[in-house]
Amino acid sequence: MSETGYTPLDPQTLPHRLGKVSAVVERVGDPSGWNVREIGDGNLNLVFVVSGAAGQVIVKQALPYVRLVGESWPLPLKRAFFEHNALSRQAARDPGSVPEVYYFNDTQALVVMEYLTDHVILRQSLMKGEMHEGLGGFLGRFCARTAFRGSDLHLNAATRKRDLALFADNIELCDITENLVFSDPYFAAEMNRHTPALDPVVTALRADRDMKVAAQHMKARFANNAETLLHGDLHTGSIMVKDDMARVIDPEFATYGPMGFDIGMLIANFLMAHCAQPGHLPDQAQRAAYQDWILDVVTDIWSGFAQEFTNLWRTERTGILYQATLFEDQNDALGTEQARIDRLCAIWQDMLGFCGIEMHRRILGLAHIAEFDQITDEALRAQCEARGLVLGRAVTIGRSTIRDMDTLKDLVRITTERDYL
Ligand code: SR1
Ligand code: MG
Repeated sequence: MSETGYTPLDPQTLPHRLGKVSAVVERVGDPSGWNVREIGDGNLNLVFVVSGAAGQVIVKQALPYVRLVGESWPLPLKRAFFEHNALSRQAARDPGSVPEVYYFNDTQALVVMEYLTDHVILRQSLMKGEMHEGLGGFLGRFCARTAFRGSDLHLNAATRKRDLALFADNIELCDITENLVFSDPYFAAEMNRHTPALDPVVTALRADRDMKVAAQHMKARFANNAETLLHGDLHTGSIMVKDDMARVIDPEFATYGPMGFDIGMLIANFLMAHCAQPGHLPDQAQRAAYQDWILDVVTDIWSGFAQEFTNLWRTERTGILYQATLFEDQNDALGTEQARIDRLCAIWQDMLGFCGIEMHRRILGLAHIAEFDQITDEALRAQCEARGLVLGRAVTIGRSTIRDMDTLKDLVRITTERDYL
């Protein structure tokens, strides 16, 4: 055991360590019959499935370093505290959207939560060409409900300011995002890697002044615009699916930031899944149909977001912003609609700005995505990734001129049917 009392779990010690926690025993059964498997394949933590006579739970424990890199990159255990606090807020703001939490231990940096039977990580499902009914609507509503209900549009000012202060301490995970997402892709940072055949495109991108400036503008938006409590790492590896059911997991990067951030990262990951399909679905007709489905999901994410944001604007605008005393109470229905549309336009523009940058960092930075990495034919992988880089640039640079979803989808189609190497 360490000086602080923290000790990482392993499958052998876990039954002894958690076997007296009633919240766990109630759900799993007698610890003598527990079976424990470590299944963590993410970049940071330990994740165990604990099975017993009564059922199963997930035990997620933070390590004091970045798992992907090793002990040379220390990372505070307090991220489990932020994940726990974010999960409880998301559960209240969008009931049923996240796993239920059964137990939290701050010293051990662990969260015990619902095991989502037969669910898989969405990223895996996207590589197999599987479709999920209602996925885009679910994700769009999740983004809208968490964004709206975590902001000054809805919360009372004291609650929101206390929350802002609480999550402001998630410094080290914000630092990862600030560096790995917004800066490292645009210079030869030490931990970066990319497919060698991309060199000409990468050289051009890193010499692209407009792109570097745009990335720093978006970094400033992320760092300086504490609009709402973000999930902070909403990619397709942070979503679990089974048929038409979905849940959002892993909010350890939670922080206050701009409303367009989560939805921008999310849409980026769908657009990258689109770019990567030649490496996963060789049949051209099947691939085209699946890419269309991905774009339908992107459409549904945004329309689900905009509709739910509108609904909440009209029914739950109880915070200090755009107060009813200035609008509804003065029979100024047009004023409140004008303000709502302005806000949605600003979120749309931020969404596009963040989206393109996320595409770049997943191809050029430290943390890549399986959709590209698992394409074993290196020339094909480079072609797919080059389309992602070109599309990412077009989306971020074009954020003030891409006015609607049809324009965005046209841009995706035009960009991804060409070769850049
Ligand atoms: C060092 S952590 C790298 C990435 O993994 C997480 O999932 C976040 O996306 C982070 O940027
Ligand atoms: Mg994660």
